[in-house]
Amino acid sequence: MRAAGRHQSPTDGRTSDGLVVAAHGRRGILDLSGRRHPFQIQGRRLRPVCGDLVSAEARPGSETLIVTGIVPRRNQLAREPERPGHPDVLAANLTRIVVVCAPRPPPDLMLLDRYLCAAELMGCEPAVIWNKSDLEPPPRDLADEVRRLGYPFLALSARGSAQPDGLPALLRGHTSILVGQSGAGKSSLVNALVPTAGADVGDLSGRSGTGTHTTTAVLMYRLTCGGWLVDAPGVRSFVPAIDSGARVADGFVDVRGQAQSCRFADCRHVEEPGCAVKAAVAAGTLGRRRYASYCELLAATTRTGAVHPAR
Ligand SMILES: Nc1nc2c(ncn2[C@@H]2O[C@H](COP(=O)(O)OP(=O)(O)O)[C@@H](O)[C@H]2O)c(=O)[nH]1
Ligand SMILES: [Mg+2]
Ligand SMILES: [Zn+2]
Repeated sequence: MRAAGRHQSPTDGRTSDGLVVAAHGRRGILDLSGRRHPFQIQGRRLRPVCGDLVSAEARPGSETLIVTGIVPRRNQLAREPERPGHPDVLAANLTRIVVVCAPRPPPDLMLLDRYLCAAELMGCEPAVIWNKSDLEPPPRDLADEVRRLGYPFLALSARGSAQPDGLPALLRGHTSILVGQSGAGKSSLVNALVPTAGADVGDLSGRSGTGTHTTTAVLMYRLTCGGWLVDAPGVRSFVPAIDSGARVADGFVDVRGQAQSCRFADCRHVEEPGCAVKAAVAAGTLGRRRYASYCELLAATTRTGAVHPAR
């Protein structure tokens, strides 16, 4: 983060605080008291994302503001890059993470669990949406499982309804992000909620039904019901950036709930004796699918060596 002193020179013009509502490479758009201004980044190390509060300064004769600093983040949704490097931050200062699933493309429940884990670790309230209910109702066991975890589960359709049922109530007053597989209908939901958004809506590609990656820039919209909504690019894989393998269990509420009863305080719930988590799986009180997701993410986190010091 650049020092604040930099933008106090009188010749540099006035400085203000703004909210990043679009970010793409080194450029984006700031919301300053309801008005939108293009910005550019000063300095290589600044990487503002949607949801960031930033300081920006005007330059004489230019419409484009220069972002000179980022206010420390409350949290960030970050994922491991495909090749080793810095985590890829999707958005910052979120209060709700909404995972969008649909019958097409077929839901990837491990991906769902990874987003739920990220939300828990960020201190965000997760929620799950089953979109395209016009094609197929939600699988009963999925709805039950999500609700048992204590998260809202909503079945709806972005098609044919101006305000998809129940969604405004879920988003009101929050800074939310819609995440999930490409083609699940995130941009369509944004368009239904924010008629002026014009978010790219991709056609599902080919017979495989895998989504095309239409949304590349990350955009954030002000909701008429109150709050902000981020439309992120869909992903095929997501490994949340986590500071240690031990944190994975903290992100799985059901695993965490049993872990206090494990014989060893540092139990990883894989092959340790006296593990209450494995006992709960055997007894049927902890879902096998959730436990498999936990083990799989623990392995992925260990494999990528995803160790990032706490912010
Ligand atoms: N039948 C149906 N199709 C939908 C619905 N929502 C989105 N779609 C379609 O699914 C495809 C992918 O939608 P899009 O919003 O681009 O998905 P994103 O990749 O998650 O942003 C598009 O062809 C949409 O028209 C829905 O509720 N019902
Ligand atoms: Mg999209
Ligand atoms: Zn254990």
